[in-house]
Amino acid sequence: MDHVLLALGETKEEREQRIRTLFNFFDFLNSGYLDYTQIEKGLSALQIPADYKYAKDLLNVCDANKDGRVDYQEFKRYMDDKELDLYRIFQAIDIEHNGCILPEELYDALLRAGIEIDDEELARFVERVDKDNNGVITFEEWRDFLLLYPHEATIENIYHYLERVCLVDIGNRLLSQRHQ
Ligand SMILES: [Ca+2]
Ligand SMILES: [Ca+2]
Repeated sequence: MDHVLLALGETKEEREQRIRTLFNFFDFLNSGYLDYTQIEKGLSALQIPADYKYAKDLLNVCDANKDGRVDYQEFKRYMDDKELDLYRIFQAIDIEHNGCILPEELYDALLRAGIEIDDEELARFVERVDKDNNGVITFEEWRDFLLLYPHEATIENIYHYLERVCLVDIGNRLLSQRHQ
C-alpha cells in the first residue's frame, strides 16, 4: 500500500478520509451501511452504468460476511484490495515507469492481450479516463475511473468496461442532441 500512497501523493490519513467521504456519499440515509438501493443510486449519481448486475456485483464483492449490507470496514477492505490491483495493472501498462500511461502504452497493452483497436477508439478511451485532458493517464485518473468497477482488473475486462462506458457516453450525447 505504501507504493500506492506514494503514487497518489497521499498520506494514510488523507486516503482514509477520501474513502470515508465516498462511503458517506453512498450512505445518503446515514444508516452506517450500504444496501443494494444505495449502491445503485450512488452509481447512477456518479454517471457509472449502474445496471442491475453491476450494482449487484459491487455489493457482492464488498459484502465479505454476506449479510446483504456493506459496512465501512467491508467497504474499506474492498478499496484496499482494489487500489492495489489497479496499481499493479497500471505499473504493467506503464512500461516506461514514468508514472503515467501514454496512449501508445495503452494500445500496446491491449495488443499484448490480443485486442487490436483503431486510433479513433484509442483516442476515445484515453479521453474518457484523462480527466485533466493533458493526453496522458495518471494513476489517480486510472484509479478514479476503475475504483468502483467490481470485476477483476484484467486488461480484457477493462477493455470491455471502457467500450461500454464510451457507448453510454455516445448514447447520452445523442439523447441530449435530440432534446435540444
Ligand atoms: Ca456485510
Ligand atoms: Ca491526465
